[in-house]
Amino acid sequence: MAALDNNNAKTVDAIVVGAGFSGMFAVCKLRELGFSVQGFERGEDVGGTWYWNRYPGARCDAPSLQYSYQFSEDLQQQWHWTEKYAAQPEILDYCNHVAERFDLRPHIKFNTEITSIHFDKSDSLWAVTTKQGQTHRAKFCVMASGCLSTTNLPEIDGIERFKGEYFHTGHWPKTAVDLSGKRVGVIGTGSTGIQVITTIANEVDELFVFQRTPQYSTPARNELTDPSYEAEIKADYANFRAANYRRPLAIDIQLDPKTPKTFEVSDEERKAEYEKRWQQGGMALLLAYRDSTANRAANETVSEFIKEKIAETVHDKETAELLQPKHIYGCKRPCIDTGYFEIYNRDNVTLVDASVHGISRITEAGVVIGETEYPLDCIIFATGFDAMTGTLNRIDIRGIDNRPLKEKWAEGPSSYLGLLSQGFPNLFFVSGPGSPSVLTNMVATSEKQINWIGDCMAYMRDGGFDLIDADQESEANWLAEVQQAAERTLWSACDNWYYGANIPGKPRVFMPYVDWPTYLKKVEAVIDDGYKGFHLS
Ligand code: NA7
Repeated sequence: MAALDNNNAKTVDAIVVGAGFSGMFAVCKLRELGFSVQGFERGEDVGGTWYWNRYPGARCDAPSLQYSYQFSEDLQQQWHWTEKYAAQPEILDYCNHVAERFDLRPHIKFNTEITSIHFDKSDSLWAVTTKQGQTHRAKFCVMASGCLSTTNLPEIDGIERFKGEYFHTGHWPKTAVDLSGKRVGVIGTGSTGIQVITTIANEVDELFVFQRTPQYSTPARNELTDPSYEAEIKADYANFRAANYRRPLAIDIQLDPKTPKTFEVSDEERKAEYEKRWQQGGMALLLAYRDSTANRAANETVSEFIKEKIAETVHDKETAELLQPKHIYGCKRPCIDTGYFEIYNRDNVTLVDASVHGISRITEAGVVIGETEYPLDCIIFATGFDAMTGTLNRIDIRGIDNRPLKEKWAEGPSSYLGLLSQGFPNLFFVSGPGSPSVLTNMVATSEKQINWIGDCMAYMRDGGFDLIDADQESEANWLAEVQQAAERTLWSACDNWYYGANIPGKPRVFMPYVDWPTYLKKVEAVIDDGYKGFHLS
């Protein structure tokens, strides 16, 4: 199906919103299945997260041999990642290469933001309208609009008065930003802030880090790709990928069923295991023992271990004390770094406690904490995102009976398996709320979801079905299961963005589903059971 209507817009089988990793693959997959596809992307080109997050030090924290596509054996064999954790420019090169290699760009309209998506009952099509005012129609919509794609710029009084430059990391300019010789302030010490801080500290004249919540971070131990390791993986890439799909984070970190619980081993043995994992790098400490992410007392032993490392690394006692996290490890997204805590031993770096007074205002000259003004030439907001629902809620999405999705989700998002939300038929979410998404290797798991969506669309075409919608009861049960699954872990033990806690007024609902292997079994079983939990009509 592909026809022109009176505003010269095509009616296609499927519209894909977003041209990041998942949008690009969705276009590729649906085209391969014989559907007509139109993609839309608000950026100038492909890349999504990796298009927008060009800030200094931007780097993936999942290994690139895994954080990459697997749908093409030739592609995964031929692409060479230079480092274990690739930096943003290399990841963007990869996205460009994929777009070129699979001829995706002719199917995507760039510089085109989607502002509304309305279901038209009369013909069971979605009317998708761009910011430029053009409406396109499609039977299916695939929302590949990203989990971390709407930036959170906090409303701080006076921001518009600031005479220097300010940037959000998630909206970093394409032209080089020269920070040399400047007094720079960084607000935010999550994964992004930590990468920025470690990268710019030796470039700027003075660096002020405004920290509201101290974070755990463990060494990434990034390195150049080891050719023998790469050869070993590529010799059996498909099976390596298949094995990772059965692991908790869809990544090569596994919990051997024989792994003991934390207090089943002696203190010495435990300390040695933690030290081994600290040296190994990455997020290996998270799964040291079977109960590390589920039992508070167990987790506290890991937390204490990292806190001791911080105290040993940072020379100034007061600064070291301020850097000690108060929450437990893993309940906020763990960070990995290359020399983060060491940065605070530099003379040009000052850690400013923003936990008690917060940032009261921004003046023409800089940032004010309590009543102390910190004069700055540049402010970098590494303040995160309105995660998972931010971008979806910004689009005026209306389903059956014109009901806005935003209204349905006013008390928190609900969907069945993170794929469809009842009342919004044929509108698929990729890595949507209710799916494991941000708690996994996103490229791998979104690829799996897109395969599911494509196969479902092909099943509908072959079976003569027009619409698929989530069953209300299945959706309600799934929402409860998503909450309970989180409560069984320590992700529920503090305020974090998985709960929407970083955005004032956002409903407190745990958005991702914590158990990828169980999720995978469920979505596979749904197909075997003739799409049980969904209504096909
Ligand atoms: P995060 O993890 O949400 O971190 C944002 C940081 O910004 C965090 O330290 C926040 O402190 C801080 N923040 C947010 N608002 C303010 C205000 N108003 N004042 C002071 N500090 C503030 O975002 P990232 O971009 O670092 O990482 C997002 C994901 O990208 C990450 O999880 C990985 O998946 C990759 P808080 O902790 O809320 O007190």
